Amino acid sequence: MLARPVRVVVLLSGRGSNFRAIAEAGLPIEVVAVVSNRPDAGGLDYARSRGIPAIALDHKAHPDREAYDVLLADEIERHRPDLVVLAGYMRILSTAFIARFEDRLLNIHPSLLPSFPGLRTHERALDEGVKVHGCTVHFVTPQLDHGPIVVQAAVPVRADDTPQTLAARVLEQEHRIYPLAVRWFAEGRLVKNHGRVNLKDDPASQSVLSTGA
Ligand code: NHR
Ligand code: GAR
Repeated sequence: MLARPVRVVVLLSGRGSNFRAIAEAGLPIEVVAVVSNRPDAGGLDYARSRGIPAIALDHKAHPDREAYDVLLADEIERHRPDLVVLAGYMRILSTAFIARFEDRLLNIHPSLLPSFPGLRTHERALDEGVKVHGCTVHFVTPQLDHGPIVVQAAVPVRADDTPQTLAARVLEQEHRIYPLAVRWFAEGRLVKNHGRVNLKDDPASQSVLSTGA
């Protein structure tokens, strides 16, 4: 019997290159809607070009954060997602929002968590003089950037890096690990156990990815 495609709703705020990487990876999923808090997000244009419903829900029109998140959650639920993917979504989500999508909400964060949660991660990594940086896909919990880790990728930091050159090196890895994590979710291979994520049937230990220099 053929399984039905996993229904995915993508939330984003910007250009949407991670959304694009997921949409073009040939995964057993259907992106059923893309929602942005910024009406001018490039990711919405890409969704339209693919015939995917593209919805702008401008947070500036809704000053009350909790109320905005209720509207946002209602809109997402209309599309009956199996999985909700944050792909460069730049607003902290309320606990009530997260409760509605518990265990089916993933984020990609541009650092090796638990280092550098929050914003401006590449600049902060350079300020600290770290030699290795990277990105993390994790399940979202109310505590910002602290949910169970699914997969990480590391990149070297070079002496002449700027936040921009480092961000570009990390972004290449984001485009590799986010589709991988979504594939694993879609295949039902992510098993949570005491706040950790185990990958079913993973002899090669793919959830520890190295990238070389
Ligand atoms: N919400 C919760 N509750 N938990 C997480 O782990 C979340 C989340 C919402 C978004 C993505 C995240 C990241 O990967 C994410 C993870 C925005 C901010 C932020 O401070 C921080 C982290 C993340 C996203 N946003 C400002 C705010 O006041 C607004 C900044 C802006 O608009 O440019 O929401 O890094
Ligand atoms: C990505 O680097 C993502 O990790 C980061 O924003 C970029 C979005 O790029 N996310 C955050 O910083 C979340 N706070 P994209 O729109 O091209 O996918």
